[in-house]
Amino acid sequence: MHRLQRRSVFISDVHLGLPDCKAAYLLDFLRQLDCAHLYLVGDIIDLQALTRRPWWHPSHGAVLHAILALATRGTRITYIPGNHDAPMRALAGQTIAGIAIALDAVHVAADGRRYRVSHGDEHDPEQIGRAWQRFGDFMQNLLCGVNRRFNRLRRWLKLPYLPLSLVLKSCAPQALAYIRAFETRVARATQTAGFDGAICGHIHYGHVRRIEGVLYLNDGDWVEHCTALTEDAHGRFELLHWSERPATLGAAGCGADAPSPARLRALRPLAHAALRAK
Ligand SMILES: [Mn+2]
Repeated sequence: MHRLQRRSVFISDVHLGLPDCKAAYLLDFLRQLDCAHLYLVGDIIDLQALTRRPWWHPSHGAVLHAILALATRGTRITYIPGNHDAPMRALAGQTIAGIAIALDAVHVAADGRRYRVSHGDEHDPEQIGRAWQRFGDFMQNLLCGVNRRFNRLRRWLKLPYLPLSLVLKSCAPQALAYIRAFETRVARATQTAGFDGAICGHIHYGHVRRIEGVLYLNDGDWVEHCTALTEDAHGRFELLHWSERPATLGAAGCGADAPSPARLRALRPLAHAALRAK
């Protein structure tokens, strides 16, 4: 089997315990993965959802098993809890089953550039109230429901998975404005702190972009978009989509400018993306 070899890999927003988690695609990805360092960038197990509704699927357990198998094979694993698995933050500094738990991390890429790695919820606007948060969750669930039905139909038509929400989010001006504002806040904080870039997740919108002089790298999610951020042996980052048809959604070379948002728009729908063989 051809293995996906990378120096480091970043995944977040897996939401194990949520029926919408695309565990099967993630499992396929993890089983082909061969990397030196794997970062779990938060919201891996959705403890928040499990508190409301205890639900689990064997494939979600298999994802945990695949992660532990990587640790056994020698992959360094760093787990940075997010807001949906926040209780895990209390264990920061400890190593459990070979997985180091941390509040955030500094990743030194192969080219020596330094990236701050965090889940990203620390960049949520402070004025966002609980009512808005609940409304956001409601909209997210609605989007997931539409995405689920849409892809059930596609499966029936023998068509590959297509993250409808990527298309919808890219089309809705309010959603895009929210995403852009978040990206800018992260980039400014990163620049102020003196890092070359930021690696995060949280907003379920994977992106590789140069903003305010720093590289903004969002690894996306495994609820809708099924994306992972990967770094090759030269410190080059790539956002990979992984389903029946893996595709590259964006890439940034060492020092080269990241693709513009227009490129991401041009890449939708994924069926027309520049498809790369595994
Ligand atoms: Mn989050």
